[in-house]
Amino acid sequence: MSSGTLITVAPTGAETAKADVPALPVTVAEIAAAARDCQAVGASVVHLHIRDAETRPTLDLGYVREVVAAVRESSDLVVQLSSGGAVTDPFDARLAVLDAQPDAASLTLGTVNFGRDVFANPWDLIVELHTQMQQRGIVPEYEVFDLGQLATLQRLLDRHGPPHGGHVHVDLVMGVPGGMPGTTQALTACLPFLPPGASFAATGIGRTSLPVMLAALSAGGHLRVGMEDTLTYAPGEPVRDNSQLVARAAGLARIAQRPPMSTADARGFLGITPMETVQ
Ligand code: KMH
Ligand code: ZN
Repeated sequence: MSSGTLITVAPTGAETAKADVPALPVTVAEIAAAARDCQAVGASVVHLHIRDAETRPTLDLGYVREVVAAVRESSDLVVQLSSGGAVTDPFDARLAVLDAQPDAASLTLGTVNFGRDVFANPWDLIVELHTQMQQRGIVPEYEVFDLGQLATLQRLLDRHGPPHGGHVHVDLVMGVPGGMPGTTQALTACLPFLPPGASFAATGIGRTSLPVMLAALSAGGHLRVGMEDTLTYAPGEPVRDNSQLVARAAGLARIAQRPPMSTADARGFLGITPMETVQ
């Protein structure tokens, strides 16, 4: 168990339309401002999905590079790009986001139903993402939507070695319709299957946000919050902005006597090497 809490903000996602949620940050300026505001209240990592000029999800490298640069300008957050993209994104485009040289990237460990869609993550894609990140000095965050995906993680590490930086960090994504439920019981069931020495965070989608946060903190885990995952702050009350969610997570972390990590501490914890030292 680490003494501080790593708080990741996922400000945008690929599933929600700007027209439906005007507070969702989608432009370069909006995402950069969200990063700045979320760092100010306790975030140390930002999980980024990118939108195009029409606010649609995109993996176009021009947009991706622009947002990465803007977030690095406005904040000191660890920049974690989504390699999951949207359910419709082809595998080659999901791999190509690594060209934007983020500090970190998400890496999902199996295919999962995603509402009425399918989020496809076959073994060969998992291996390709893992090995390309090793070669490029990018730290993966292993996204786990169901308990069996932790067995896939162990198989991946056994066959292909540890990630860049040497530390294994898992995010349990809970409450997706098609994945494991966002409950204390499901979170607890996952813990014995984490690889030795791994740390974990948990993300509760929608109304599971609070129970998953409380369960994760009580089990020594870390937190991910944001408008990618949660659009309602309380019953009938829409989220004002991402910093509102981060501030609540940071407050709970302080109550748990595991205050939010600084961005420097987060880099050390995750094994992130400064870019200039990566070959
Ligand atoms: N948008 C989901 C289909 C990730 O970012 O790596 C996948 C997702 C996971 O959000
Ligand atoms: Zn995502």
